[in-house]
Amino acid sequence: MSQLGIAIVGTGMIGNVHRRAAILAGARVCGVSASSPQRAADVASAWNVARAYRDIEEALADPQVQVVHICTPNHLHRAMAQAALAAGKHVICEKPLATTLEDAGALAAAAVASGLVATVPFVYRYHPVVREARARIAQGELGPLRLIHGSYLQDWLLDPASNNWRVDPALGGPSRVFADIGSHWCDLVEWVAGERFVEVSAAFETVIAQRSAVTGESYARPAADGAMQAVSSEDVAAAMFKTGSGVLASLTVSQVSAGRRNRLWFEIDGARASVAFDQEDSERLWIGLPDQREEIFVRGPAAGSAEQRRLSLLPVGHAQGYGHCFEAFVADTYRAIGAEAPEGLPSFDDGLRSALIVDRVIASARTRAWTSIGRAVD
Ligand code: 4PW
Repeated sequence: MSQLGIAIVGTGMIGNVHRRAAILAGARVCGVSASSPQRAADVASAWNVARAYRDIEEALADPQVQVVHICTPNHLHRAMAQAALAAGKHVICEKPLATTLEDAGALAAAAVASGLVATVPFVYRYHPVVREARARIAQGELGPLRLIHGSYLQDWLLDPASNNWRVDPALGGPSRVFADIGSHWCDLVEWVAGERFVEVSAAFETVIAQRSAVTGESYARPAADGAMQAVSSEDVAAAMFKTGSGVLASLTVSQVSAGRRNRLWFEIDGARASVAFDQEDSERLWIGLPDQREEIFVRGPAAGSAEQRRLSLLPVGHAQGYGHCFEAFVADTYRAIGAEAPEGLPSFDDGLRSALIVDRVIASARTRAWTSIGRAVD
């Protein structure tokens, strides 16, 4: 395949992660578009990128661009991804795919109709030991599943002086912590366990009622003048799920848990064995066994499932982590553009599945009732 030309739309922290992954995967960053032409010019110069597009339309009109990476605030995803597909560009769109189920459905349908590659960075699927857990469950090593539990905890919004566009429902969507990080846990656990959640009972809490006014930065920054604003999006959430085969699952999510930077953790317990994974200790998979036994599977290129080995790029003891996951995801997206079919590549259909779960979680939290998850399209 000849070198892909890409445009990055949205130049915050995650846009930079996309850029690095794209370059490592062999693409050429043709240009960037940002929240203003000036910001695009500044970032193009800092990133040493040829073009600073005035807006996304200019990026879409660039014939050198074959792939558009959408890394903007959530409320812009629908219109931008739709325009990119209509312009014949392959798309990587940040999660959540859209802020409403309807918009996510429209994007998933547009992606299928276009025949283009359209993916969503549910990147934790790319930890090698996550692939190992999935392979072992698929092979029946755990036996029938009995229980799924875990959490996704962060602390970057612990300080009321911190704020971010994600906190504002007009920009981030009707759910914050659940859509932003609970969505990752649900995608990961459903994919690893090979189970689908069919029912949910959820609760949301906003534990910090007032935050420093937003500064326009993509990550947490205290407002200079000390102005405060009321918060309506949730800081913490808890959810119980039932899977199609009757397995109970529980999840706790938070962006205000001191000391937890990016701790996505899950445990899946079967009749014969359990597996547990911690994103902050991502080289190791804990395997719990009966008779007071346990094992640790260590990531490496020479052991375990084919997918674990494929994604283990470095020898044992040379840690891989979040960045490598992102790089593998982007590289697999480009492989799909080259007509390969990499395993476990999260598509707009997975983005739609996630939007459905988020929609039902919100409904359950509002009604305080067990809620059916159903199907996105009936
Ligand atoms: O997708 C997630 C984000 O929105 C991430 O994987 C981590 O938490 C990094 O930023 C936020």
